[in-house]
Amino acid sequence: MSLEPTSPSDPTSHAAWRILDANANRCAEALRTWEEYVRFVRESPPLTASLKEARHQLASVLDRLPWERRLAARNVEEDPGTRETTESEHRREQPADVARAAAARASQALRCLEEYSKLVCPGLSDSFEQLRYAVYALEQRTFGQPERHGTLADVRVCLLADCRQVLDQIVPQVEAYLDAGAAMIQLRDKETDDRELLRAARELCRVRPQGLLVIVNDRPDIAAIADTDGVHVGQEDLPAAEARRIVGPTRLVGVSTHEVGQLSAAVQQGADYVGFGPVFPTPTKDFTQFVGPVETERMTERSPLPLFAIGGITPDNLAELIDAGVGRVAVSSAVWNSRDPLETLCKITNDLRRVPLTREWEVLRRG
Ligand code: TZP
Ligand code: MG
Repeated sequence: MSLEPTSPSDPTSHAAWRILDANANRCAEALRTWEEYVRFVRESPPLTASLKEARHQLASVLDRLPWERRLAARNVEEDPGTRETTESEHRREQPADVARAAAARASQALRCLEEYSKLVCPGLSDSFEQLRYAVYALEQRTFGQPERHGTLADVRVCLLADCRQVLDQIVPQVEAYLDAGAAMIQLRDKETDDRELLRAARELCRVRPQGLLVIVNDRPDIAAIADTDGVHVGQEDLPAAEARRIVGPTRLVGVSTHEVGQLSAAVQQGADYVGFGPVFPTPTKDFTQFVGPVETERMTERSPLPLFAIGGITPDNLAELIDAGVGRVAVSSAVWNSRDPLETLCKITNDLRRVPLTREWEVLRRG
């Protein structure tokens, strides 16, 4: 990296360092202001995790700008900009106005960092550019259509269902399924053809009441076409960031995870929630290894995203997960193989209510 000496006798690089210093501060402050909004006003774990990640990425690029050069170039007293304020800078009616202004400041600051770093440390310019693109995407996720048919924060049970179960059981009495606690339904069908999958997704969306999230497994294309609330992808499917490019900023993207590295990758890629399992042996899928309640507790404690335990969960083994502080589950066979699916769902939901759903916030608060 080329670093020119900085001194008032070298006015070009002195001015460049002064601009870099001002914009480094401006960007860090703007990201923090914006993060407070998604954390305390929107109470969104995925957005809070993404903003925190952006702040850390900025810090790691700024670490490569020599701190002493920044400080040497700083001259707040003689900065004519500190005395200039416009009326619009004081006009804020809602917390969202504050956050919107902060987001705009963050991208402006990144553009300044990108351009002026070319004068004194050109090796950093690309990193600022990448961060600016990430900020545009985050801005869209924050201020685009904010909520769809419900909020993930309240979901305790995700019910997996194939096309037949959706069309024959759920669609005719969807309110009853929602009342029984299935606030998220994931259409998961590995056997059927695309047209049937699209038909089932559309039918479920057509009858979807407020408070019910409709997710389609594996297929971001079907999610976008049928206008579901989201898509769920596994470790062999499209990566979350690529699925996001298809479903857009306002739909949910969920990721199946089996170990902690996959959780970190999902967070980094902008997932909204994760599944974790298989907890127990399950007739629904061929697995040879099971994570068990102890590992599920550990993952729940460290997950900054809502985490749904999955795999072989039944009303009988649920107590082990509840004791481990697990408050969200995804279920299939326990419900569909039971004599009365709605009654089984109700039992699972009611038992889960014993666990407060505040743990994502505990994780985020530590950072
Ligand atoms: N991924 C891990 S376990 C599982 C999936 C899709 C199946 C969940 O269904 P069940 O029948 O509740 O075990
Ligand atoms: Mg899959």
